[in-house]
Amino acid sequence: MKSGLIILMLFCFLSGGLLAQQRNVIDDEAKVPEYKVPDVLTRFNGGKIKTAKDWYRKQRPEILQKFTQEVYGKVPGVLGIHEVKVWETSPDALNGLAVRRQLSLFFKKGDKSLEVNVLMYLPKSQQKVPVFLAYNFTGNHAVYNDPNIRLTESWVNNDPSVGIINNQVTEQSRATASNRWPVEEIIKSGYGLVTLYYGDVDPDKDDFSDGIEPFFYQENQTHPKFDEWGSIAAWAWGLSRVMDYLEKDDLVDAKKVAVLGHSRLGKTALWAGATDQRFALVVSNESGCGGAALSKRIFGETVQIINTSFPHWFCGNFKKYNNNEADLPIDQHMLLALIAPRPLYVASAEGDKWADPRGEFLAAKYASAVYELLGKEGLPVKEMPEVNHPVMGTIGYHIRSGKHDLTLYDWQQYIRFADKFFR
Ligand code: GTR
Repeated sequence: MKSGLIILMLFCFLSGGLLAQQRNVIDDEAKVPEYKVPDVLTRFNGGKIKTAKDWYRKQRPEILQKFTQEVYGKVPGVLGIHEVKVWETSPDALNGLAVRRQLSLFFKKGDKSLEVNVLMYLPKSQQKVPVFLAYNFTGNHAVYNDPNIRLTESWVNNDPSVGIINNQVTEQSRATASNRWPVEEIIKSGYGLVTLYYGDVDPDKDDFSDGIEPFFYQENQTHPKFDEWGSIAAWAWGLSRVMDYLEKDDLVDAKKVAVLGHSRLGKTALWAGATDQRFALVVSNESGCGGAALSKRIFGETVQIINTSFPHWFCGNFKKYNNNEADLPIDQHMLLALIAPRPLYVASAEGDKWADPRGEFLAAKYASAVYELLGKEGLPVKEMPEVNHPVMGTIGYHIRSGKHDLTLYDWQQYIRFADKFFR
């Protein structure tokens, strides 16, 4: 009896302790606690940034360093493309409307090698064309109904409903994500689409034995170090390597590459835009926690939740901020500010509370101070716009009706936004 009581008390004590760690997910604006985000133009040593020169020389490098060290992790070495193999350049895609180019980028180090398949649809043009560069979630062949698209051999998350079995895609998987990729609209608007499967660079699982990370391991190393890249930084690295290729492609205007991503790949697009200033325009589609949404609001998905569900996405150091966002020396508006003065579009969806639409809007708003310092407009509004009422300064924003997804409506806004800067 007595020992039963002790066990019960112990259980209550332990579970109480555990429960205290688990916060309820906040999905009601009234429940957002008091929080304070760092001022993007105040230095970590307290000094104030008043000129564009000081932004570039002092503040930008320090913010970039903090995100590298505490959130996404550093790339542990340098590795260029070993070989480009162009499989085809066909003028007959989309009923003759577009050129389809498929190529592989090969990476090699010691006995390791990796193949990254790139699919390009380009409008026919006398001049080099602007493009959207975007990762896809399940392979290039899923993007468009075209039997000529090569199938990836990389590991893909199982989903028998779209023909992904034993972690391999099949013929049945073709065009299964085409609702997210309005290829004809994109081409008819004068843009190319360059897409690749993110798992070619690093399979999206908590396993650091595959993908690009092991290429940089020292002897007996099995995981990146605490300040070294998680998968998001590895995927961003992959986008930069595609950019290396695009700078040499004879059909693409590498000065007009808009990097775009949805959700986890939106987080990736933002980090790619922050770390590689060759990306002329950045689009974050519903990137949420660890993307465009402020972490310190702890609305929807939190640092603790994301680090638990996806321990491999961020660097080891980011775990220090589980249930401890107040200690973060930065917040995500400062990530957005790293894109300045380049055009940046942040998009949310009304039915995607998990990604905290208001937190995404506020981050865009707070980043505007840097755009203004650099002589650009930033967000043209101070209050969140109505649903389905996009606003476009040098920062664009919309919240559309509907759920977490990448839709034709989203693409139409991105094309309009790109037209403002690329035409
Ligand atoms: C969710 C995750 C989000 C978002 C999303 C996605 O499960 O919680 O942060 O990245 O996945 O990528 O689809």
